[in-house]
Amino acid sequence: MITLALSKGRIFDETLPLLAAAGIAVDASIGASRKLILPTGDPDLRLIIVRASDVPTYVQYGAADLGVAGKDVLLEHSGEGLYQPVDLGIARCRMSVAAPAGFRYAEAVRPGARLRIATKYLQVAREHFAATGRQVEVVKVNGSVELAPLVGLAHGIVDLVATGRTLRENGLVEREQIFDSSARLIANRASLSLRADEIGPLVERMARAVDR
Ligand code: PRT
Ligand code: MG
Repeated sequence: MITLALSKGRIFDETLPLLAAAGIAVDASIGASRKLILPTGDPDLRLIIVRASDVPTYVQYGAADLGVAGKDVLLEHSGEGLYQPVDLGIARCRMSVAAPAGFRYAEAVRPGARLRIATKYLQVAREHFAATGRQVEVVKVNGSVELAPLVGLAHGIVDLVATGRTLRENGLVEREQIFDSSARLIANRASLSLRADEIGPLVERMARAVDR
């Protein structure tokens, strides 16, 4: 049995068509179920439903052989014991720095100035500013990140942007783009080498589904 870890929402919704193209039917209505272990049309493949940021953890510990996780999640996670065989090209977005429209960002990020940034992505934010020689104070929030600069928790945010609608509706403007993100198929290194004949073909079929 192969176990594939997915998160509900866009990752689940965008992975199903790839599985279908790889010959694995999944009943889409199953997404509405509260069950956390779901069967697929392939008796040797099951899905488990976990929080997006927990996908690498399940795969790292071998509780799942495979998983689908955004580049954002993988950069934030240590990534040890993980293999990233396929860029699935789904759940596309970008990691950006944003601040309120009226905020004098250029002045605030000068070396020596102290900018406070709210984000769910502590590592990404710290590394980005450190790599560009700027000191910032990073405050961790777990959601509604766009609110932070509106009420004075921080001057700006580091967060994912897709259409830009969330920023716009909250009066924020993108100031820097850090990287483009898409979701990757990830594999437990040990599973992949010890059970290569079982897991390898599925990985290949997924890779071919992406190329179509
Ligand atoms: O939602 P939950 O707190 O349970 O977990 P999660 O946010 O980690 O999961 P989910 O399902 O929302 O996102 C899973 C993955 O999808 C992320 O790890 C990204 O790799 C990818 N992805 C792609 C996105 C977006 N696009 C996206 N737009 N993840 C989040 N967003 C959010 C963003 O944080 C912001 O709040 O959507 C808002 C911006 O969207 P626009 O379209 O208004 O710009
Ligand atoms: Mg979300």
